[in-house]
Amino acid sequence: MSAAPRVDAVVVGAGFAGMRSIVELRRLGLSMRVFEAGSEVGGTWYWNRYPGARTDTESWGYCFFFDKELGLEWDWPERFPSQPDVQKYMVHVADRFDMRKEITFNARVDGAFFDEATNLWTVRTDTGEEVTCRWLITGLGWLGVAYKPNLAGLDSFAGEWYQTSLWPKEEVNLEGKRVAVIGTGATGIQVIQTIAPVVEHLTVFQRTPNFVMPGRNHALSDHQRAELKRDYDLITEQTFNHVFAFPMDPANQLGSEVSDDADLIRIFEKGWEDGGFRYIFTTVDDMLVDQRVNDIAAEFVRNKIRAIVKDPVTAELLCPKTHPIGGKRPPLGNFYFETFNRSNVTLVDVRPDPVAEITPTGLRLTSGAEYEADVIIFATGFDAMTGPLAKMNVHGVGDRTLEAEWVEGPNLHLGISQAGFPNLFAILGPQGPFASHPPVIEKQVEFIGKVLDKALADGAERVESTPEAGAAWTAMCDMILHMTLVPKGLDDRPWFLGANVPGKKQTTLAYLGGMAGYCAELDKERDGGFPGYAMRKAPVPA
Ligand code: N01
Repeated sequence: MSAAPRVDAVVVGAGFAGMRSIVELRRLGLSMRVFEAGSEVGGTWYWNRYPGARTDTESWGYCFFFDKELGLEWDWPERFPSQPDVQKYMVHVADRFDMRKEITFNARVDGAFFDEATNLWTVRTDTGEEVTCRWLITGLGWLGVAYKPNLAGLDSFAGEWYQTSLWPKEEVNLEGKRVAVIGTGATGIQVIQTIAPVVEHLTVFQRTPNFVMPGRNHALSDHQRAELKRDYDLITEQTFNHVFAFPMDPANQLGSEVSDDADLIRIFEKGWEDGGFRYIFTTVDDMLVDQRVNDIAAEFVRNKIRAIVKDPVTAELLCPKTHPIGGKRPPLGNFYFETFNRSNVTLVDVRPDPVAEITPTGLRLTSGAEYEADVIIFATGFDAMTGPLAKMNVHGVGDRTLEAEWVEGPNLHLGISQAGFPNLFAILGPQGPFASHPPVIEKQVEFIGKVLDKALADGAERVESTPEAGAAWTAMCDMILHMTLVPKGLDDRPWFLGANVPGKKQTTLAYLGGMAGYCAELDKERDGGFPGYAMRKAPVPA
């Protein structure tokens, strides 16, 4: 048995998930330690401080929901808050609820080991600290492990290079520099539109164009903020009932029932003008499942691109043609396509001619074409969903690691619990709902609290999801995925199917049944007495 000091629970991470867990563990009366690799709270919003980082969810839905007073006292400055504003909010929440006393900063958990004799976890950090706990709760987020292609020659590059999700805290001066950006996902798009006016020249290396929708971000007026507070309860209800947990009502109409294409286009025009994900979600309710509707919506976006971008060759390169809307996660832009009308911006299509290597002065493509740069920015994504937990070096029953367990893909009951890893609860684990994260976290933490309520009431020391429950959840995630058009994007490497990292198992990494559907599954599990979990008091005999 480990001699390490003992607490009831260890929480890994102090982003939205870890912070919300502190509130729940306090309710349960459990002692805790919270370990955070960063020097401040924020998680994703602490690390992703690249130029232009902001949410893609409207501010009034991108927040904690556990305390109405908190919601009513906070004023968001913009429709889609910037990284500094989200970070400010999270610091405020940490202070308001006196969370720092539970958190150890600058301590990255680099190992967790389950002891079957005691049913305790020993958790180790990179500062050399060890602690044992009954309950291990991870709040690592889906996107905590950056992915960067292994390009030869990077060491020889004479300029500076940066990775967006590991952006330095110190200011990076790009003024007057020739900058290359690799990657045009949600991150790359925000970087590109933000730095283009500052740099001397920007070269964008695009492999797959995306359906970038206009965010139409704007400052919120006092009047708008007062309205949002007045509508607090309605917004909360909308959020938890919305398929992607956005604070909006569904369209309540099916595109498949609108037989005239011109009528459909008029509907899409309104959604496009409203901005943000309203284009997908307040126009029709079947854009992601009906091929005709999706085709018309996709061509609508391509026509917008053609109308905005003056050079027809560049416009065509920016038009996504190889996946449906939803086949990759659509980014939000704010004058993104307009950026390509600037004389200091060049678009390079690396789909037919990939980046082959980095040279001392820039990048060389497979064809031999060379592009000079003073700065290279990798906006190349993440080893998403499984990466953060798998890389945490988690050893469950029989010393089996999560990384080994997931070689053929995860099987997490409700996207929270993996059989063979007792007393471990993963907030935002793989196979959780594909929806705005703060509301998902709210519901998952509430659910974990209910599981622990029962375990504590029963005196259970070992709580483990069953392999059958995990397999059934995976089968359901698969079935739902294949009811949508999403798998048609697989060849374009969506990260939520494990397709963006070479060699990674491609599998269903998200539950696409919607937020309300997910909440119903959590309620069913709770009301049924947690049939997907085995709860045992005594250690399992050898
Ligand atoms: O990562 P991505 P991301 N050569 O994987 C390209 C969330 N997010 O960080 O598409 C050339 O989407 C790759 O090309 P391709 C959001 O959920 C949220 O942008 O594989 N290119 C792609 O263009 C989002 O979906 C917000 O062909 C290479 C890009 O790199 C998720 O994070 C803001 C390459 C990676 O795109 C991930 O977005 C930002 C190579 N060798 C992000 N390798 C907000 O809500 C990769 N690429 C605020």
